[in-house]
Amino acid sequence: MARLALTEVKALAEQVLEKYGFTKEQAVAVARTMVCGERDECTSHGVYRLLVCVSTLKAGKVNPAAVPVVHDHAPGIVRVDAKGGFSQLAFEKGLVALKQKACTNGLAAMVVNHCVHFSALWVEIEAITEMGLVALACNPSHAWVAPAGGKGPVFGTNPIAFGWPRTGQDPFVFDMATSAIARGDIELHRRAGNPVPLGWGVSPSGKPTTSAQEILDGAMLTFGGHKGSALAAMIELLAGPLIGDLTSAESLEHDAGSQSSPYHGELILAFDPRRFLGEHYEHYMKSAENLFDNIEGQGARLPSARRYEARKRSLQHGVEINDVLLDELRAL
Ligand code: NDP
Ligand code: PYC
Repeated sequence: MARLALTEVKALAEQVLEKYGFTKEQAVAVARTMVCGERDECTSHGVYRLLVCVSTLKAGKVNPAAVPVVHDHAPGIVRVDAKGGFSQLAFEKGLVALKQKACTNGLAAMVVNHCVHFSALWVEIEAITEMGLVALACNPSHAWVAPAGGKGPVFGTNPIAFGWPRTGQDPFVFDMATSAIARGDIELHRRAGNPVPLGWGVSPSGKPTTSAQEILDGAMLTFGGHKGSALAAMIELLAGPLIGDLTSAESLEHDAGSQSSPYHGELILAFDPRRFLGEHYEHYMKSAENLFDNIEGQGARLPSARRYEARKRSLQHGVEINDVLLDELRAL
């Protein structure tokens, strides 16, 4: 493993993206999420994704110079057309309008359309909780995941993430694929030649397997059987047909075998607790704190606690990156 300062990771990511023709604005936005991934030890969505960004670009499946367009779609909806670029810049462009609409209405949605998507959602969720808002985000991906009771891929790995702002503390955030694990983690196991736990997926013939390659060729499984399957279907609907964009199956069809990052939309909701609660705001935010105390008080950890610990370490000591990966990235 090599140790790098976060500034070096940022420089490497931006340099690779700009070298391959991404505009400065696109490169900075995309690199920011990868640096966050490395910083919080979420390596499946860190700089390893640069390899996929470059192959997606070479396949002609992402617009490196996209300039997202923000539309005021309805009093409670801001719509951002990513114009075939990666999702990150589109999300950033819609954020001010999302906040303004959430504070006015209590609840607002940002719809991102026509984006190429590979990022972890907690980065966006934290940008919203930092504004004092409650946040929920979800999106489809490529059809890699079998529904409960089936064995052929229908759903994407369909992440759903939620955030709750806390005064003077890191926000409560969870961010999870509705598959048993993100595909990026299975890919990292394949690269390292390691087996994966049973339950992550099945082989092309539908048999349970611990081989990462067999699962990548076969189908991933949802978490929690039929419950994860129902959530995955909900995400397909909410962040597909409802927002006028592609399902995971349609995204994979658009991919045409190029193995590029998925191309679809994303739905992001923001709730203003002050608008919901008015003079009762302080009282009910305290109820939320009691809930967190009841979880942590019995020794259970809150989701994201691992990330926040990792973040402290990385900000102080930098991050470790696998030598083989680093060589590949420097070669790019
Ligand atoms: P994990 O299963 O590793 O974690 C899911 C959530 O559970 C995290 O918030 C995690 O917090 C929390 N958690 C894990 N263990 C515990 C525990 N013991 N107690 C309490 N909370 C716990 O993540 P996934 O593999 O499901 O997803 C990884 C990432 O992949 C996500 O960021 C997601 O957005 C991204 N992704 C993106 C996709 C896309 O289309 N763009 C598609 C699929 C996934 P912590 O991090 O602190 O461990
Ligand atoms: O890891 O499942 C995944 C994933 C899909 C798109 C981005 N990440």
